[in-house]
Amino acid sequence: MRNTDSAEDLALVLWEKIMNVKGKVILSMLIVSTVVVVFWEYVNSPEEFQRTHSYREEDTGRWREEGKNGDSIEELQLWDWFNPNNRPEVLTVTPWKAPIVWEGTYNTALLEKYYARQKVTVGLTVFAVGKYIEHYLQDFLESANRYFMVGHKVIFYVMMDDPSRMPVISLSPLHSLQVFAIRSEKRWQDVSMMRMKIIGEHILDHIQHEVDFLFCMDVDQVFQDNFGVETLGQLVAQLQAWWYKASPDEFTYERRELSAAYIPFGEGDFYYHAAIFGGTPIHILNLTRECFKGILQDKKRDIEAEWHDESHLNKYFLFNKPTKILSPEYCWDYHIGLPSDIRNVKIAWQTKEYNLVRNNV
Ligand code: 5GW
Ligand code: MN
Repeated sequence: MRNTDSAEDLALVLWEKIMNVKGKVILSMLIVSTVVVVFWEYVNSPEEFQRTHSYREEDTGRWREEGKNGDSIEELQLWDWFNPNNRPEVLTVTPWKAPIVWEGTYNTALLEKYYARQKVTVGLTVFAVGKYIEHYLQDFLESANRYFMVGHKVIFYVMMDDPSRMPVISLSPLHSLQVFAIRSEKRWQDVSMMRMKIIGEHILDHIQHEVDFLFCMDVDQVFQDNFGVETLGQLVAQLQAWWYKASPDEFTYERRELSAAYIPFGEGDFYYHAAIFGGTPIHILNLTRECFKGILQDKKRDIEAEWHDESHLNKYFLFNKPTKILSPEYCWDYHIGLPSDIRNVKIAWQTKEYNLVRNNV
């Protein structure tokens, strides 16, 4: 009995030892392969990924960032380029301390120097479906070529239901253009809302590898003056021209609880315009995904938010505060007139000829 017992014990001890050694071997193999994979990924990672590495300078304690060409670039500090006191008559800083960019508040020379050294590329998506092609696209693109991010690399992403109707546009050397075919939706509300889905798909597909910042705009507007690097940021929202002086309870937010875009009275910061939003590709990807999720949820519940994608955008910005806001000078409607606080109109709304351009339900 005892013999078999000790033999069993021995076998057990031996077995445990083997397992122990085996475990160690497996563990060290795992560690080694992880190190190899991480190193390999780093070596092969795109330039953009490596470029974001920043480090703290020993002598000054300030953060520095590696430029694309390897030299170090001092990170831009808000107070270096932004002076809210230059426009005391308007709100220039949000309660969460994000700048609201008005004409006169920014130092163009300093910003230009910084972003030129960074060698940024900025994307701009625009949709033109149906009659919006003939009506608006050429004016939009020609004016954008003249005023959007002058002196920097720009890629226009034009989404059309019929690319054969793309107007001929002569672009400046730093600007380029890509045209994509999209399905035309039957209802105009869907044209507007499907943009969220399509933008997200294109960011994942290619845009994230091509640009550092991305703007998404309506086509029924024209650039009238420089829309420059002062507008760049992680998550950028546009104040809606008709509502910038109103208080949140007056805003036309979606007020029905059933909708995913619901914002109760007593909440809200600003009324943002869906005609312009921007940011880094990863932030816009999240924005478009969340907004589209809300749109789909509403469809399931057979409800449509009052201002469609704009209602969902406003809900998104309530919980994901923009890191920068553009004054209504960046997207002005001359039907309001021209109050003294609108010093420099960068983009103007085109007249809405709904009877001409909206032929569907
Ligand atoms: C058509 C009928 C009604 C509403 C929108 C459309 C429409 C919009 C269209 O037929 N074709 C088209 O390309 N769009 C895209 O959606 C344009 O980029 C347009 O700028 C954007 C939003 O539609 P808008 O500009 O008519 O909406 P609001 O909010 O400026 O009035
Ligand atoms: Mn519009």
